This record gives sequence, structure tokens and C-alpha cells, in this order.
Amino acid sequence: MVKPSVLVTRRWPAAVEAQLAENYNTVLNTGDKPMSPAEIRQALKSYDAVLPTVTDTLSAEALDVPGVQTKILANYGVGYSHICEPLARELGMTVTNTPDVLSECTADIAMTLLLMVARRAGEGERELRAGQWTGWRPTHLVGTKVSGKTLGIIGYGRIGQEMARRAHHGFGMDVLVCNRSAVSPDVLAECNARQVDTIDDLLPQCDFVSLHCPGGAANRHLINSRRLGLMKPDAFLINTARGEVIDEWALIQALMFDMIGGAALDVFDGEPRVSPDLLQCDNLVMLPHLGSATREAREAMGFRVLDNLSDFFEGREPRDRVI
Ligand code: 8YV
Repeated sequence: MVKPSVLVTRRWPAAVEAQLAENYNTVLNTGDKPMSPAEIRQALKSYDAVLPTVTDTLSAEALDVPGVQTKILANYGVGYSHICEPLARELGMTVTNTPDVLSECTADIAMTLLLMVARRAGEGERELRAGQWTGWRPTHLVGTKVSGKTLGIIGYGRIGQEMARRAHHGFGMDVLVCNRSAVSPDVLAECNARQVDTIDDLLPQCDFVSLHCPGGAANRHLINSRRLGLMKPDAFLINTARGEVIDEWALIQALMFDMIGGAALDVFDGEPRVSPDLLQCDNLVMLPHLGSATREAREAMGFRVLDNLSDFFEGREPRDRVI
């Protein structure tokens, strides 16, 4: 039997690449860079499967190509808002993602960001490395206590729930949840969490707000200037979801005019470009999209893609089919 042809758009962990090469006619994008729309169009005409990441924008323009050979887009990552869902459906393409295996590591990064911004860890490290530390004093870089505070979680899927576990069981935080569907009482009870109906209800009650909802058009600018105005003036906003969920311009205003206590971001609208205005904000911690960046998670994500591919090419419903 001829092995299906598979394009891997970025370099992956070696063990996963080796397995892919064994099972498929694998082509690696050895440039390890985001694919241009033209490259994506060419790929869709040439390979049975394309294995994109968040950096490959499969927009309507890129997908609208005659003579498509690709039958499955097996995404390396849980978020797939970079894939134009209506067109993928229209083309009859199967799309899969990699849930579960990165939830703990992504929640770890969200908790890291929460602690860093509350305790001014980024400011402290910048000061020390710049040789500007003049010694201990009672009023130096005084931050905000985390334990016992209220955390609002927007999007209570797998990563949101992992975040709640860390916050509640590790730091004794009270957890409020806003989710598009009702969360089962058992799931809420695990972290003594309470679900509120709307984001507007949630925001004024929280000391910390952490975003764990999908990106894409539906959630674009979910956090805008009006909603930032509903946050307590000393509350912190954490984003490990997708950059477009926050109106960055509104966030910059809120940070510059101390309308909120601070923010911590792992994702950016239009990343890897980061607005120069964000770089000016001291009450902001930023990481370069590290949510799932552990050896363990990145390898598990790769093997999850392999599971989805073998399901698909052996005629089974892929376990992580999202489209
Ligand atoms: C991934 C992520 O590493 O899985 C996701 O949705 O945001 C990241 O943690 C990235 O998307 C890889 O495609």
C-alpha cells in the first residue's frame, strides 16, 4: 500500500518525527518557519495530510484552492482558530486537534503568569539584571497577595479546570466561572467553584481574571475597554488563550492609566509581533507563547497527531475530530 503523503509545517520533537517518517511519506518544512498563503495553497494540492500549527493561517483565501488533495488537517495544538472552519467544512476536510495532553502545562504557565504579575517578578528580574537593585527595603517592589483571593475563569474547558485546581487547591483561591454552557455541578464542586451567567457579572467580583476560551471571530475582543472598566482597579488579567480575545489597544490604555492592577500575556494579537506600547507597560508580564512548551507536552501533542492520522487513514473516526 502506498503510504499517505504528509506535510509537517514545523520541526517537531525528534521521537515524533521518527515515528511519522516510519508510517508516512513525510515531508518536513526544514525551514521551520510559518507557511505563507502561497505555500499553504501549494501544500493543499500536493499532500494527503497537512499538519499545521498555530503559525500557519489556513484562511479562506489560503484554503480556496482548486484541486485540493488534502483530506485531513491534523493540527498540532488544541486551538484551531487559525483554520477557516466554514471552508474546511465545505471542502469536506477532516480537522483534528490535540486536547488534554497540554492542559496541565498550559495551566502551569497561566499560574506562573498570575504569580509573576501579582508579585512583580518580571519587574524585579529586569531591575536586578540591569544592575539597579539597591538592596532590601520595606517598600521595595511590594506586590499583591495571591492566597485567598478570587479568581475568575472565562472558559471552563480542560485548561480552565486545571487552572482552577492549581488556584483553589494550591493557593486557597475562590473560583468563579463563566462558560458558554452550564458546567456540571460535580465539575464545579471539585474546586468549590461557582458559575455566573455572564462575563459582566464575573468581572467586578474578581481579583484575578484568567482567559481560557477559544480564539477566533466569535471571541474577538471579548475583553474590550467597557469590560476592562468593569474590573476592580487593582485586579489582574491573565491570557494564555489567544491574543485576539483581548482588545490590545484597550488593554494598553487600561495599563497606562492604571485602570487595572496589571496583566500577564502569553499570547498576542498578530504574534510574534508585539505592540511597542505593550513593551512600555511596567505592570505587564509577557511570555512568547510558552503555554504548552514542555518536552512532555510537545511530544505528547505529536503522538496525539499520529493517533489522529492513523485513525483517519485506517478508516476510523479520529479521536480528536473537531471539524
Ligand atoms: C501550541 C497552543 O503550542 O495548543 C495550542 O492551542 O496555543 C499552543 O500551546 C500551539 O498552538 C501549537 O500549534
